[in-house]
This record gives sequence, C-alpha cells and structure tokens, in this order.
Amino acid sequence: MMDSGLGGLSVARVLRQQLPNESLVFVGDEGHFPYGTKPQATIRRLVSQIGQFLLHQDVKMMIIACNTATAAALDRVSQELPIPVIGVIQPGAKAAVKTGAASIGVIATDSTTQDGAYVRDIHQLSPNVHVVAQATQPLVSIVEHGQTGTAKAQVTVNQQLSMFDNHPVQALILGCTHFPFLSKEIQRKMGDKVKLVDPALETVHEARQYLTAHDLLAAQKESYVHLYSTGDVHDLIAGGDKWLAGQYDDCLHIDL
Ligand code: DGN
Repeated sequence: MMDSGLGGLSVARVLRQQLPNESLVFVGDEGHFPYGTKPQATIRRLVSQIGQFLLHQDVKMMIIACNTATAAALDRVSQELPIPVIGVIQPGAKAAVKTGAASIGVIATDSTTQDGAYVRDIHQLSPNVHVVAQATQPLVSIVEHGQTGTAKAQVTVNQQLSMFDNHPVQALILGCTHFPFLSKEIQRKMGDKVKLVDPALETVHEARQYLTAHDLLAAQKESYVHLYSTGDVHDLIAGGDKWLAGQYDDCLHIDL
C-alpha cells in the first residue's frame, strides 16, 4: 500500500480491521509530499518506483491508498506490475452511488479535482446524479501536521467547505485519503443529514473479493506491518501511533 504521506493510513486501518491475517507493507512518500499539486507525469513516475519497491517486498497485491495517485497512475502501474493493483476512486464512486443520494459532493486535492475521475466514475454508474466537486487541498496539510481535533482544523474545514452552503449535497465523498481523519470536523460543518463516504471501506471490500476469488487470502494470523517513509520517519511513526494504535512492527526510512 502507498500514499504520498500519512493519509493512506486511513485505508491501512480498515484493512487491518477487516483482514487482520494479511501482512501490510506501507510506503508513505513523504520525501515527495504533497502529490496534490504536482504534474500527473511526476506522480506516475513516483508511484511506479514505489510499485517496484513493493514488488521486491514480495507483495501479492498493491493498493494505491491515495486518490491523487490513483487518478494519475493506476492504469500505468497496473500495466507495469505482474500483480493486481487496486485504487480508491472507483470504489469511492461506487460507495457514494450506493447511498442513493441524488446529489453527491466530492472533496479532494487540486490534482484529483482537475482530473475529474470521480465525476466520470459516478456518472458512468448513475448518469443523473448531480455532482459538486471542490478542491480542498489545505485540509491535507492539517492532517499531515497532526492538527486534527484543533480549533484551526475546524476553521479550515469551515472555510474550505463553505461552497456547500449554496450547493447542498446529500452525500459527500472524502476523496483524499487524508480526509477521513477530519471526519468529525467535516460532519460538524456539513450537518448530520449529509452521509460521509470513506472510499476505504469499499476498497478493502474489493481487495477481499479479489483475494477470495483467487484463493490468496492468508490462512492464519502471522501477519506483520512494516511502515516505510521516503521522508522523516518521525511523522509516519506519529501517524502509526495515532491511526494504527501503534500496531506496527517497524518504521524505516527508504530512499527512492
Ligand atoms: N492522500 C492523497 C490523496 O488521497 O489524494 C493526497 C495527498 C497530497 O499529496 N496532497
């Protein structure tokens, strides 16, 4: 599993809850954070390098736990690697359509929003749904700097989501894997009636379906969790302690 930073831990925690027998190798590409403001060609090259690293760790599947990287690189990396590669955007679109909402909001990084992948995928599944997409890049830094749960986090969420005051939606896709860590602040801003959609749940469900269909599920719990950061390991250690409740075996720096 990979992300540009800590956000992918929101997918890792669901994977650990739902598939506890599976080992996990997680790369946070903090040396190149953030992805959301980079050209897609650069993101493709970075994700491709991480794919090769993961392959050398002998993984049986790669999950791109980053919407920005999914939009930019899923097709290329799927072609390059001899293992299945799953992204988070199609599962997120599917989960949102399943809610039955007539109007769906999407918040994501600049890059994912410009790419338009969520709007395309939602309309492919349900052409008449009204979609409101909004780039909320500053929320990524709030999470990456460990500021969730602070007054600053709520103020930033309120500012970034103010567009929905005039464009109400019934469901809101957390279209960046950093955002589930701000779900309390986001729910407070949007109100209780808006259903927040975390793509991680459907993504892990699809991973399970694939592993089951190909008889690849780990049989018993001898699993390990290795975290790797291309940047400062202290940020990933803090993320692992907070979001994985310290349930990892080690956290090392790698240069890619
Ligand atoms: N967590 C990443 C995503 O889901 O898009 C983006 C983080 C970033 O680099 N801005």
